[in-house]
Amino acid sequence: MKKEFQRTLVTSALPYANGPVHIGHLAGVYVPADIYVRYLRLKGEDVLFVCGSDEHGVPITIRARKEGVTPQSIVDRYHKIIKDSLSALGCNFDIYSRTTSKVHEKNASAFFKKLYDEGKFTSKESEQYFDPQAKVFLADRYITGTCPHCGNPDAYGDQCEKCGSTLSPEELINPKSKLSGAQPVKVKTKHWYLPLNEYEPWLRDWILEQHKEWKTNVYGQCKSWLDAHLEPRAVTRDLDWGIPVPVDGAEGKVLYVWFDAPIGYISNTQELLPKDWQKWWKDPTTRLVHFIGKDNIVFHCIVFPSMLKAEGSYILPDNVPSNEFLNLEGDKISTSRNWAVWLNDYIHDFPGQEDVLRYVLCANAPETKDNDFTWKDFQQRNNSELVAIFGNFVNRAVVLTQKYFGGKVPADLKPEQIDMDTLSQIPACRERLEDDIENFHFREALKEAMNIARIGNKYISDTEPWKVAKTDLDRTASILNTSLQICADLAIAFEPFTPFACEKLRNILNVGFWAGTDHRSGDGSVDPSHFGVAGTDGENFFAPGSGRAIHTLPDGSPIPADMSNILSWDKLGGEDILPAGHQLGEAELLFQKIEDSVVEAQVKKLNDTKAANEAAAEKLVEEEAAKKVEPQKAECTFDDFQKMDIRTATVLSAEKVQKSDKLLKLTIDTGIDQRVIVSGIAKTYKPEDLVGKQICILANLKPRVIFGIESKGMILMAQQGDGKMRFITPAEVLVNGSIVG
Ligand code: B3M
Ligand code: ZN
Repeated sequence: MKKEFQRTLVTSALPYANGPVHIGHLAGVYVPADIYVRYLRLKGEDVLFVCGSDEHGVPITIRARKEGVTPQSIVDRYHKIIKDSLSALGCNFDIYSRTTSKVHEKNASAFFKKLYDEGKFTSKESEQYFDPQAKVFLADRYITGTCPHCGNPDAYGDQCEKCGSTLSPEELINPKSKLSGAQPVKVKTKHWYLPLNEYEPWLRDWILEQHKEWKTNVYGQCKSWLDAHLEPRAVTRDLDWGIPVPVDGAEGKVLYVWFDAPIGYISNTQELLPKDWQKWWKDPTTRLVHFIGKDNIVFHCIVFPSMLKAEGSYILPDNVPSNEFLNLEGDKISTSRNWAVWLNDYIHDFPGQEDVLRYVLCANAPETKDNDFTWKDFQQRNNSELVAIFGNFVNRAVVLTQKYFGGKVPADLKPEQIDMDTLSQIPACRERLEDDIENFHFREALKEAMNIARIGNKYISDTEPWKVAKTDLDRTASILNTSLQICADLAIAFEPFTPFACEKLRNILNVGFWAGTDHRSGDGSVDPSHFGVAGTDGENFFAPGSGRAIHTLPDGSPIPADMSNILSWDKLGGEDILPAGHQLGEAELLFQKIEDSVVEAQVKKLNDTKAANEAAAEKLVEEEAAKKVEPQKAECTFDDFQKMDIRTATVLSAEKVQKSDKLLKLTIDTGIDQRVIVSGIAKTYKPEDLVGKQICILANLKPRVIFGIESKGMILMAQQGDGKMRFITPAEVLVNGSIVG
């Protein structure tokens, strides 16, 4: 941390409470943010980690309407699912609240009012589409109609997904509201705008000159936005779900979700620290870091900083790390296609294996380019890295110590050069690890941590203490002393990445640790029971596996003075973390092997999804084909038509034509005679479906011999675009032989 900073405020993007969180969100935002925060806490830095649910916006209202429930019940449902699953994954927020909290409503409203009163907004009346039936204004996305370029009947008001054209609702032929199907009408409405264009020169200097250190994807996106020039951006919407616009003449209007959501970071800090929050947001010695997905870059780097700048009393982000996208089994993650691994499903399917997901998502993080998650890779990384290297090394060191030294750390009785050579590699690993984390290169950092386990594993394999023990217990003591020091290093180095395994490892090593100030009890001005109480007023966040502020040994006894705070970041790679004679706890396995059948079940789940998607897509294609109507044939005269003798007739009997799967032989009463017609309808009708039915025939068609049967005439059939056909029947039964024409 640069000298001018005394504390770090970390935020991670507020997930929309209209669906659960998936591995893409985790790899892009929540896992890296949590790693970063845990690392800073271990270093003893003052850090606050703030998150919560984003509970406003149009998609939530659409979902509510579709399900016939209130938007509040949608956000209640998903807030709980998201909060519980992130907590189960060990995301160690100081607070996870929500943008429907009272604190936030008041705060966001006051923020808007201040900018309004100071004349920081412009306002404009414009005509916007309105659904007269649902009585709501319609975002472009919620208007559909026919694309003027390719004829796609389901184009959106902003884009045609078939031909890729960018559209405006005005261009659609037969525009319809997606909500009610009604034809939208244009209605005048007034909105307030943040004139981003006025902030452009300042933004250019602040980002392009003063923050050249931002990740290239973030910097690059900002540069192209700025180069394309900024336009005023509407900060209000006509909607009945959100924070009311707190000015006269704004009835029925709410703050735009992207105006209120980032203010949620501030509100949630206020909720946690009602007296002390300003220190985190207004003191220039606080370093603000936003972890976000790449689709949120413009809002966090351009829009929100302009809002903060306009308000005037807040600090600005020092960095805005953002990853690229994670794919799943070679395909883009998609909520609508259900092509995702949902965190709540993972937590359910893999109890006790939260670290594996954290590990794999970090090892595979899409830091500089899009990356792919596969279940095979997931299994392999668990079995051949976590189990075979990290877990195996710790287990060998601890089990051998139990066996030869009654579980007490043996003294370094007979050191050899290899011990020094091995331990001397660790400070360099630590240095690289620090450098990587501080520069948001979490994949590389994780490799360094695993490198320490590799060093340990190689050391124990090379020195073979189980063999040495047969002849030289003093030397065995030194080997195991060295190995246990490396185990303690691992308990520190892996804490940001695999906190559950590290908590186990601390129990095995029988040590406590200190991981930073615990802000979760608020600043003392609020009754702590206020936090953790479910409700819209926010809840404090208690993550399991956090190991925060442990002041007792795992058996509940207080940590003796000389053992307290034993594992902190500054101990990593240092000498003799574990003193000789220290009693270890019970041995247990840090990681479990994952069997083929387990990942195969997950792959099957995905394949089933794919098959269902394909079936749905095929159905759609067929439905489209069915709707397709052939163009009209060339003109004919009445005389042409009159030549055709079309009659009503009744099927007397029907049978399959031998050796043909298409043909039926029908005997029919035409009113003129009884005759045989061979018709290619065996795929559509069974013989018994036809007997007794009245149909229409072309009676005077020249007879033909088909499969050795003379066929006299033709059954009239109507056929639609997808090939489906049905015979034609008069609206009510007529005498056979009646003329059709
Ligand atoms: N809810 C968008 C998203 O989840 C949004 C982030 C808000 S952060 C202030 O992609
Ligand atoms: Zn089109």
